[in-house]
Amino acid sequence: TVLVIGACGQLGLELTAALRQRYQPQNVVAADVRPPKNPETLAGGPFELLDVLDKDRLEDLIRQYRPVQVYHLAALLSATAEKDPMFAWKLNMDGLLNVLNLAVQYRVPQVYWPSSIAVFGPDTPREHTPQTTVMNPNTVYGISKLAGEQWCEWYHRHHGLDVRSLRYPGLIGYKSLPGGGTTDYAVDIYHKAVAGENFECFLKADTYLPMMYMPDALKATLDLMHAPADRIKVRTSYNLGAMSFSPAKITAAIQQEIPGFQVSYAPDGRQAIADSWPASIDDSAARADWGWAPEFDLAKMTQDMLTHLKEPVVA
Ligand code: VAH
Repeated sequence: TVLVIGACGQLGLELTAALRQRYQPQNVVAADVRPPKNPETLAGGPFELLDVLDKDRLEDLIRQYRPVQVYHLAALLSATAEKDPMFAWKLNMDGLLNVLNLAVQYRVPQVYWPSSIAVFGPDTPREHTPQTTVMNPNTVYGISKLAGEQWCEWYHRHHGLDVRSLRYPGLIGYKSLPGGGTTDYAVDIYHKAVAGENFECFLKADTYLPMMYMPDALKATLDLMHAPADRIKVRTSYNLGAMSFSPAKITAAIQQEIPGFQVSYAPDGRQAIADSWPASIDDSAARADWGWAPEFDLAKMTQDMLTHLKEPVVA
């Protein structure tokens, strides 16, 4: 079996669905601290309530299911974490350490844990940010992801644990509503456009950020996890890129399909978070080591997002 922790989140919903397509649905166990809002979304296979800070409960699930892969996705994202720093650190750090310790104890063959471009900070080179560079994150989320990367590398070196990780850019998908991420303006903007409403953007029009369409993120994750171990040279976390755009650029792409769509700008506290992150990513290590190549650019993503969001919601 495969265990997905944080299965109700933006990435979790989609990764659980992708894993259930790849494997037998009943072999992919979805777990989260509360049930999915819409029971339909994870109905295809088993669901377990799990607070990843409850180590005994996590141990029970690992003993019960003996997973060959654990995807640990539960965390507070950047904007949310800034509002509750101590809980964010506890969930993001202690949650990861519970997973790493039990994975070693029960010899779980593989673990996946997402990192983020949030590990980079204001003094990191902003264009084509290298795999190895200056990293002084100034958000709680970024601090926890940078520490988490170092723990993953330590558990690989000290225990031989096959834990793998990707530094995701902002992820955009149509299966979940915008969440507590600084990049989630790029999810919300599509919902507003399809609803025929105008959009007020919480970032400045020219804020370029690295972004990726969810199908590419899922492909990268499964390609990484199925690559032979000797291809994995980076045991902190791989840089991963696809495209970069600004609110102005995604607005123009949407206006190609919905000409009347209007956007206004009202930057808030999230602008400072966005300004601390890179504008574009050098992911040549991922391309060289395990053949990474993105498929979706802004135009293709926009067409696909609008098509799916226009479909009537399945009753
Ligand atoms: C966030 N979507 O905004 C996440 C991601 C790079 C951004 O880590 O916090």
